[in-house]
Amino acid sequence: MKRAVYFGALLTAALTASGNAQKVETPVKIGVALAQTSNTALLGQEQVIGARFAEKYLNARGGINGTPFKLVFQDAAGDENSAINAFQNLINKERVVGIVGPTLSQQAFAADPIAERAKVPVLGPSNTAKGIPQIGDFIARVSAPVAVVAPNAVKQALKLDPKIKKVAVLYAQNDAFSVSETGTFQETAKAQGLTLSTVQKFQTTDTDFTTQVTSVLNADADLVIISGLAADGGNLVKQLRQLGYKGLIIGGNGLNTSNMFPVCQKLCDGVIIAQAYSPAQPSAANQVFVKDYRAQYKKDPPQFAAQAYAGVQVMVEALKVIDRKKKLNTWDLDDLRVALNKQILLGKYNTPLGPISFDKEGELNQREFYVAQIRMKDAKNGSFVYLK
Ligand code: 1QQ
Repeated sequence: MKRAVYFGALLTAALTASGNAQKVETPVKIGVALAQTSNTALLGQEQVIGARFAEKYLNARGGINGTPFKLVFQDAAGDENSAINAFQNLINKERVVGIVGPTLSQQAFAADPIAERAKVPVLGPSNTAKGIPQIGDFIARVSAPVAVVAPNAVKQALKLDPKIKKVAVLYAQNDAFSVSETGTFQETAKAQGLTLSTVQKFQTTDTDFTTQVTSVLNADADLVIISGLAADGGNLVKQLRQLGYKGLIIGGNGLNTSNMFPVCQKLCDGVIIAQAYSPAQPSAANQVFVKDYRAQYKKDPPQFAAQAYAGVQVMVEALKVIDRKKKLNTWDLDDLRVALNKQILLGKYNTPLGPISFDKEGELNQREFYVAQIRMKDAKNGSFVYLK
């Protein structure tokens, strides 16, 4: 009797210890938690397209050494709770090997710690605020930080108009990325010898910017720099022009989408936005991506699509290396997640962003950055013209 109890206890202990020790299923599941709904979907839509492109293209080329992989999408919308729910579903129900997402840094600061605790690798496809890789050992990003990307826009604006002296800076105070980006913009402006003549705050949910625009006009600024997201940013650009602002406008990464065109329409014209991607990037990986994207959408791929593609590609290439040493379907899921995280950080990748790798914290090493300017043909149609 005693013995039976003892073995029973042992068995329970063994089952508990191996409670998570499930073998990896095929096709291998990679989680994708992006904004498919909400205003943030203006940005997320392009990411979903980029991720799907990678899935189709990489699977057609053999997937993971002959084993297909499958992207499992969970809508992370634009808020923290949706991102947390999406991560929890992907980790615990879908049992994915890793996650590409979420869309916003604001969401990453809330959801990434869930993956960190579960030891599931995360690649941020568009989380550019300061401090993202430092959330934890399992958090890396394929999206270069604003600190590196944003200054290029200010330098380019000064090339276009060397007489610029007074700058008005506006930012969304309820969004972590916007707060981080405006910090970089303000430092860069000062370092370039410009005067910050006004700093204005708003919310990403705002639609009326009369107060802020009035302050910009009163400050007599000859450059406006906006850190917000696509809907609020687009409305702000529109209202600046409608109320008579004539100078250059720099938009931050949250305005970096043609999905903003329906908001500011013709008044989007001339907005300068720094880019972590160029369709002209000469890598073979990019040229194939651009060709396929153009064939399907009759335009060049945008930055957010290219970064999401890169996120999926990095996961797949890291999985290939692991699979060559020990077939993926013989791994326990928990062990594979840990091994995948390690391999992601070790690898070098030739992506549409050009050659990339990571430092030991998960920060991205990327070489080239660009600046583009929006050119509207009419109220609906426009494009990003690369200046650099
Ligand atoms: C961030 C961003 C967003 C504007 C990307 C969609 O860069 O939240 O970090």
